[in-house]
Amino acid sequence: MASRICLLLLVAFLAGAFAGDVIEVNKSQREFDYFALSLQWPGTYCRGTRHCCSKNACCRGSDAPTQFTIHGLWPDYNDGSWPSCCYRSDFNEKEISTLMDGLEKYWPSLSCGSPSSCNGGKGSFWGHEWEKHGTCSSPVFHDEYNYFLTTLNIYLKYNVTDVLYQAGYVASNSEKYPLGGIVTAIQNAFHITPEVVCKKGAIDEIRICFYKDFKPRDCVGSKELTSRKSCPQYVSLPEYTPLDGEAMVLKMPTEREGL
Ligand code: U2P
Repeated sequence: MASRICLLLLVAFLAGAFAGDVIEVNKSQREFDYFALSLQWPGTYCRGTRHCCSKNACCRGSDAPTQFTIHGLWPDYNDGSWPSCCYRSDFNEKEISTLMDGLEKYWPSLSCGSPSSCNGGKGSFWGHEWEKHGTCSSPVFHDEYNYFLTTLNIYLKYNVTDVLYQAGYVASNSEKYPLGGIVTAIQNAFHITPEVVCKKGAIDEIRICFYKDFKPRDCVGSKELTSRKSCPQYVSLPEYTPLDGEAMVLKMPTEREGL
């Protein structure tokens, strides 16, 4: 009788493991505390693009994004660290095929590189974000579709580009803006303090944070970053500059640009 029960349990376990296409490989990481929606500024990122390929949104010429685009929705811990690659769930683009228009527009790769997947291979930008971060978003998300759909929805609901625009902070290659003013504009709009990350004096990323029910909250890094650890007191918000002819001609799809 006991061996029969064991056999039944084994069959049930195997059925569960294979039916869900999800195999838990790392149970050592505890549940996350909050989400950070990390947004990247194409004007800053695309300045570093030297070569082009079809998947890189910096290479779309006049159709290149002019608003903050999504880097990722990251489950984070209150101590400033974060879990990653929480279980094995190989990215399957078919699961999010109905979201493609939104993803291409609001969550494009700004690189020709192929970021590493959790199991050591190389994959797409979306695959990297799902495997590294999405798999750690349990118990809020258990599948790609809901992870990507919700991320698009909160991105559209909390429109950082629009908030900055309304406050007069528009893309410019000549203006510098007070970091405090940018932070205040977001505080006034969403009643939380964002995290701001700069690269060479330009805004590189803005992160806005959420409780697990997607009510906004302060980001953990917000205090030190707004006290200029990463950004100067006056920052730029560079315009997107279309790449020159030479860069467009050189197609190097294997180029790695630091993802
Ligand atoms: O900041 C540099 C890279 O570290 C990863 N990161 C950062 C903050 C955070 O809360 N969580 C996190 O994962 C990001 O790695 P990526 O997702 O790009 O692999 C970020 O680019």
